[in-house]
Amino acid sequence: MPTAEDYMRRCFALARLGAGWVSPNPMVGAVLVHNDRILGEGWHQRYGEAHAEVNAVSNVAPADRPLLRQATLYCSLEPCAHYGKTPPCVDLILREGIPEVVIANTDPNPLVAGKSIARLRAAGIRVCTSVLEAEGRYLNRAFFTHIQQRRPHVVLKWAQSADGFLGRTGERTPITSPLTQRLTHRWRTEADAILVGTRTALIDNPRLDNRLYFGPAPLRIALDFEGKLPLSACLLDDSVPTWILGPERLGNWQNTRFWPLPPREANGRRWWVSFLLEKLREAEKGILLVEGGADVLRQFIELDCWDEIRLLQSPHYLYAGVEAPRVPMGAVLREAYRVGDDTVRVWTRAEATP
Ligand code: AOF
Ligand code: ZN
Repeated sequence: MPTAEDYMRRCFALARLGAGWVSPNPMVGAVLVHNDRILGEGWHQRYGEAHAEVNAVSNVAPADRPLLRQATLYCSLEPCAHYGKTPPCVDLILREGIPEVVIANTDPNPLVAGKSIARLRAAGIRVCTSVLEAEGRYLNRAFFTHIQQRRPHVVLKWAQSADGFLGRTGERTPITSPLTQRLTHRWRTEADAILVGTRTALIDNPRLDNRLYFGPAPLRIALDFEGKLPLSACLLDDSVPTWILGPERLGNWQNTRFWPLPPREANGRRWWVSFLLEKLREAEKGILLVEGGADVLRQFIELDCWDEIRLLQSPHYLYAGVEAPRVPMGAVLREAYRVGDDTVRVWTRAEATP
């Protein structure tokens, strides 16, 4: 017989289907079970649209609807209690008469934060919390950062050779295999914005798109403090939403937004990082993927402004070139796996581990 943990894992699998579509909202999955039969399942599919619980209830066949009065709702996140872009899920649970609710994580959103659990219990509903809590926390780490730090979740990503180089100096250097590139395009799809520094924009002339994966394209961001990027650069093709941190360039821009910045001296060291994070927060961007180069990555590390590091390592040697940054002391290794001949490792901050 499946356990509560088994059903919760199913909720997580459903929740993950929302990756790339729901940020800065959490990924949430819900399963309705009666006598070990799944009556309905659902997940939060798109930002601003129906929550997981609503989709799970609508997924129940009309003939099974009365069984909800004896069913258990498994939900990866505490159901909401507030009117946001959608009405409270707690009202739905009460209306359908669902007598039991099993949750992985309480919602850190101050509008919810335990209030729903209290309301459900007050209405006589059995509520079981903290089922696979750590897994749920890891799944929704970007949402926790967004709510608790009030800024986007910062993911630093780089690919390095077996001997720790990002590439040959001054030239675009492929490091990982085409198979691994699919994974990095998936990461781009699941992020809301991608950032590169001036030198990477000049040397690699990247498109920063997600053409090798499926889903929404992220906002492209490049640093160009001195307006050195040639108008022929892919990042200045105005094809998709793009932010350039630097002086406005002449042109009839539709998708490109320039952020001329105040003089450095007035704002102290690395002033632009907090400026950018603030603008991203205002634009409701929940995940920032920092793709390099070495300088930009190091600035985030030195400021201790990162939530996650994703490192791709190839088995090949370069012997010389631009040195890769070092993973900071205290980072906690959370994932390690192979994609073809490359190795993928993911670290988070120690304090993000429940
Ligand atoms: C749930 N189930 O599937 C999700 C929840 O603007 P709204 O109405 O979409 O509300 C967004 C907030 O609702 C979000 O910040 C988080 O607290 C919660 N997300 N809650 O019951 C869901 N996605
Ligand atoms: Zn809800």
